Amino acid sequence: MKRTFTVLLLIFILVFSGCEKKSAVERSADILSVLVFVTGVTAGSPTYELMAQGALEFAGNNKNVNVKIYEAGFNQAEWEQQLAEMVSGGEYDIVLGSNPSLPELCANIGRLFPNQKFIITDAHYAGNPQIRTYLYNQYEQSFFLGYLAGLITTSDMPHANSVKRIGFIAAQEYPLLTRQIVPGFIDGARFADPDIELDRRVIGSWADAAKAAELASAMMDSGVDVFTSIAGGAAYGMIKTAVERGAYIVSYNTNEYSLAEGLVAGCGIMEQKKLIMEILSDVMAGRMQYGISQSIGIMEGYLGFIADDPAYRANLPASIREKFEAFLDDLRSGRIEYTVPSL
Ligand code: RBF
Repeated sequence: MKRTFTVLLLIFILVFSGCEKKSAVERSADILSVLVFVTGVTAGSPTYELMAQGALEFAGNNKNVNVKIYEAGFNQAEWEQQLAEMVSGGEYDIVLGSNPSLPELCANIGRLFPNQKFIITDAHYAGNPQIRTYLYNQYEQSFFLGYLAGLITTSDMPHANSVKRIGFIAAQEYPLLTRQIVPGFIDGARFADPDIELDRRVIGSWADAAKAAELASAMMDSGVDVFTSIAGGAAYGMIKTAVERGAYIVSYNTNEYSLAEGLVAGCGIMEQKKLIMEILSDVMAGRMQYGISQSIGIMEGYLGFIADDPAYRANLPASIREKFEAFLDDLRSGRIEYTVPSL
């Protein structure tokens, strides 16, 4: 049903608009034309911000690269149609995106535009010769952030209470979140103390900061003293509550130490900007391989922890930092055994 709709829609697009746009044949051979397709809004979502920065920086360094950033907004039901419209003129050599749900949409669209190539990070999809994916091992990032949250909730830090409960606020449910991110976070916390409980809530939006603030407040009432989130811009609501009522935060993917003075206890890092620049350089050199998915994590150098920010040192006592850094070393060198659940 959905596919029939897509086919009809694309025929419509081709007939009524495609002819006026530049065709693939007219595309200049010396120019690499890139569409960065943002599945949401760039601002407030680190994975998208880093993707856009990487593509723009690469274009800044290479005169024969054109980058168009397109924000598809928060209505997920419209993403496929928007992407189809964007590629229908054959203007772009590649579409770059970063979202676990994108490859399936690309596969649908790719059937109608067999020359279109798609490169998607933060996603897993193999066997389609038009699509290349890179999957960050988010279980690993969750595992060490969860361990840190566990050390904090069981500590005597000023805002830590006697309840061993940590909080996870998610914008929505999706397989990468429920099968790897949340399990990694709780597994890491229980590595610090097996009695730790997780209070997990879903906002139902990547933009509703007010709802995130309310949820965070209810979670604090139930004893949560350390938060994390995968919620894009909506996470600002959780941060607001943490600041108003005094709770700690550990955060994914980017440096957020300055968002809540004294309270951001740790930030992971996703080397998405570096990856995007490497991808574009591979495409330019004709080295890009399609049809495969690659898993990248802490050992490959694409996920890590920001320990060199003064706030990290200021916000955490030395005893916790020492334990945490020893854990990170063990993780990097393979001394800690864990199984990443399948997607
Ligand atoms: N992450 C964001 O930071 N902002 C978003 O707006 C956003 N939208 C998403 C929509 C869908 C349908 C899915 C499956 C994931 C989305 N993510 C978003 C999550 C993102 O791709 C990534 O998994 C997390 O940021 C963890 O690295």
